[in-house]
Amino acid sequence: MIEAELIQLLTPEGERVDNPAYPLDESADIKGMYRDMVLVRRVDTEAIALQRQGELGLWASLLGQEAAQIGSGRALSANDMAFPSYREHGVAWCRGLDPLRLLELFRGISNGDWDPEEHKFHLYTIVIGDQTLHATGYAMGIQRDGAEDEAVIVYFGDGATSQGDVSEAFIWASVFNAPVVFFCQNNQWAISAPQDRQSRVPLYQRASGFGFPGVRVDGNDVLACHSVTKRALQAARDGQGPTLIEAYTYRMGAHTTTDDPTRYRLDSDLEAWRLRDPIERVRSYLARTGQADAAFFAAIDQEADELGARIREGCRRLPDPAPLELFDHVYAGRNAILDEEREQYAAYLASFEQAALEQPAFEEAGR
Ligand SMILES: Cc1ncc(C[n+]2csc(CCOP(=O)(O)OP(=O)(O)O)c2C)c(N)n1
Ligand SMILES: [Mg+2]
Repeated sequence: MIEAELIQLLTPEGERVDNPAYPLDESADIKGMYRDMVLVRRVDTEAIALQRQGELGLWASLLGQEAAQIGSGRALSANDMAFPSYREHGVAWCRGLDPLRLLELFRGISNGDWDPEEHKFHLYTIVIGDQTLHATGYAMGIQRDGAEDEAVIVYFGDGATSQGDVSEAFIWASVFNAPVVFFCQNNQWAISAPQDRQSRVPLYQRASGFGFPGVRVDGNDVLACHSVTKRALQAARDGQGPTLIEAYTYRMGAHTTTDDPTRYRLDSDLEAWRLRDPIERVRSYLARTGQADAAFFAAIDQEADELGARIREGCRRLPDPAPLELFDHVYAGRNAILDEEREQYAAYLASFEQAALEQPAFEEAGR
């Protein structure tokens, strides 16, 4: 039943299939999509290793979700605004954000302070589902500005659909016909809670109850994700209101580096999804149709190696912030209580320096 509902343009074996409602975009740069997916997977692999080496506090892996993110991310035009949750490193890549900006956040040395307007990519949001309301409000804003060449896309997970915020966003977007695309990556898990604990019906069907279209796409098929998202964004720009896209995929890794999925799921499930790998099917398609040769694939692997080295070295070179900067971005202006807390913390930090001065053997004694 699930398979029949899926929009798919490329099978797991790398065979092209046509879908009259979603013709392959002539401008779709399939080799470029392959490259993006390989490179973001490398960023992900490096980030997990860096977390294991103590260089990052945490990492939320995108493994398995590369096609959903690159396909939809490449469907955005320059004016469109994207609102991510916390796993959308592939979309960040499509928006031109240096992966090191993401690593800064997971290293705990920035608040994720890239400029959302510069990249048309909003800040990561950990509060589950919250960003669907931000995106809907933003979409209603551009609607009121009369901007006809802009749309909004918001990313959230299967688990997020159980949050009240997401239902509220659906209602506002629907009744105001807001130009927003709801892109749900159904990776089957909300940490350890399986998808059947979120919904008794396929998630895309929720949309009809709110009065707008819903579509389920093979989230491991980059071509289908690209076509479906392009069409939904165009509908939004044309004044046809929101669409819910359910990208049906699988979280191949742990929820985050602090999670151990062997405690709640079977390895055999992973094996089945490994055969649907989003990168492998594009590779087979490109190779079989003669669009890419061994030299092309080798060049991308080489580029991935170079990117990996840049990420590793760049991460270790990221400067630690001054501890008192912690207080700088809490409020836009001054705040008396915060000022007092800053002073207290400054005095606390200074007490270590004082102790060291008073006891020259302090460090020695502590060893
Ligand atoms: C409002 C809120 N409740 C609970 C959490 C804890 N939490 C963090 S991730 C997560 C699961 C989210 O699952 P899903 O929406 O499927 O996204 P995925 O992590 O699978 O991409 C939960 C419950 C949170 N961050 N925010
Ligand atoms: Mg999930």
